[in-house]
Amino acid sequence: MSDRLNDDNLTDLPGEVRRPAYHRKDVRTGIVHLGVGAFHRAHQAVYTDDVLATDLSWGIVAASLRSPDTYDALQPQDGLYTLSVRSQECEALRVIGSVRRVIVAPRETEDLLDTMADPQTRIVTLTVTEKGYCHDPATGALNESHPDIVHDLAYSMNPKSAPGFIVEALRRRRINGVPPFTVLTCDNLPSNGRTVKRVLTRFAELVDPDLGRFVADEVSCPSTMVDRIVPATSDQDRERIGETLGVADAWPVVTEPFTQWVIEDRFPQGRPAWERAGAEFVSDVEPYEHMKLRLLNGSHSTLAYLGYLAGYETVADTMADEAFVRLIRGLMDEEVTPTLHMPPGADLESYKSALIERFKNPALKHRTWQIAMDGSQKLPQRLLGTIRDRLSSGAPIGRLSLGVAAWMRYVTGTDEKGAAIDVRDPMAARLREVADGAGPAAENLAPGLFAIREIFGDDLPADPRFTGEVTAHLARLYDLGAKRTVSELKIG
Ligand code: CS2
Repeated sequence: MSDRLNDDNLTDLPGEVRRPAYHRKDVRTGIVHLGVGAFHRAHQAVYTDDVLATDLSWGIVAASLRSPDTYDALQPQDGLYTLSVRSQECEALRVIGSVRRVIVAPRETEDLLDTMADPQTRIVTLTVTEKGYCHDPATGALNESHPDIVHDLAYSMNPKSAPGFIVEALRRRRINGVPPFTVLTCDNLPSNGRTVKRVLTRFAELVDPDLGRFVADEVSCPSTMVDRIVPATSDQDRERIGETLGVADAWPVVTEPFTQWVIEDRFPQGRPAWERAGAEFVSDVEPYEHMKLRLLNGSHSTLAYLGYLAGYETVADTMADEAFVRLIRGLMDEEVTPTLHMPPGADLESYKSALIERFKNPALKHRTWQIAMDGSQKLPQRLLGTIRDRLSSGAPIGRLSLGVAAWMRYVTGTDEKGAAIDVRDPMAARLREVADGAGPAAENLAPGLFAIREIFGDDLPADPRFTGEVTAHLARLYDLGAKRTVSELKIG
């Protein structure tokens, strides 16, 4: 198969493959997206593809802030790629056309800034992962000593980081009398709109206090809750999808049938009618965001650390073990649900049951290792916030604290058989140093990690109910291993 998917062969694709319902050449750019990973391409780009069928003003220019890989894959394909929606029973393919162009930010910095500053661009969306905000995960404040932030403050016209790009583009718009774009974060951060606003305002203030006030007063940053499980694409996926298409696609994305997007409706420069594609517009996203971060992502991280340590490659493999299903059901029902305050009508029971089924989807090869990445950035909103709420009402945290202990065991970088774990985390070196200093003893390792204030804050390390439970679980993980710890777990 030598041909690549592109605009010229779209019409030759097999009938069952859905394709853009509009003329791509008529599409105009309305959105710049930062962080063109698989998640964006299986989520916001799909909602936008639906909208383009009736409104051509919302095409996407997508930038990767670091690697040229997505550009290299999609540029010869005119930005086209395949979305594969997989369940145990079937696979549906759809070619997405909403990404008009991919920019590699480090080598086309001016091009990206120009596009962001262009009056046609009315929204800048982001999926740069938790660490891309260069903030302190425990407090949500800009990390002013982050190397990219230090760089971008020194060379603000030649930025590297997401906050650096956004603030420089906003500065240019302001000088040119162009109203600011709306900044729409689609990452799994707590109060993500408020967090990005705080980070941007502080960054702008450090560039110029006047610009700081402008960002604070004029830039809208609605919060969002995004949900769709999107594992990394494998070579088998590429091959299978290419076979069906009859042409090669260098980077399709594979996902589940479920998708959800809840957005605060604050777009002063207008927005696509994403509700036509199923998005929900609400005045306050926080309850939905807590529900999702605590139930889905909290369970995911717990499954990832324990599952990896137990020798399971994917989430579905882990969920084939009934003891893990019991743990996750108990975690959700007994420990997370009482902390949620949902609007009337929200059906938590169905949401949780659906989650269990989504985790079990054997067609998604979602590696525990992939979800285990960047735990230092994820724990606060996935597990620690829930733990704080539980502790303040005197409620038990037996399962939540096991998730934290499993993270500790994982970041030592050595698995239960003595093999190395490839720990990917912006704090990996520091975590490793603590682990090496402590040795394989829970009572040494746990306090060393609790002392990392950027993760645990000042309150949790001082609470013996928290430290005691986590340390006891960690000791069991060392003694019994993850599998037995989970199967023998007794919560009183
Ligand atoms: C996962 C999320 O990799 C991870 O950390 O927990 O990417 C998860 O799949 C999504 O948030 C689902 O919406």
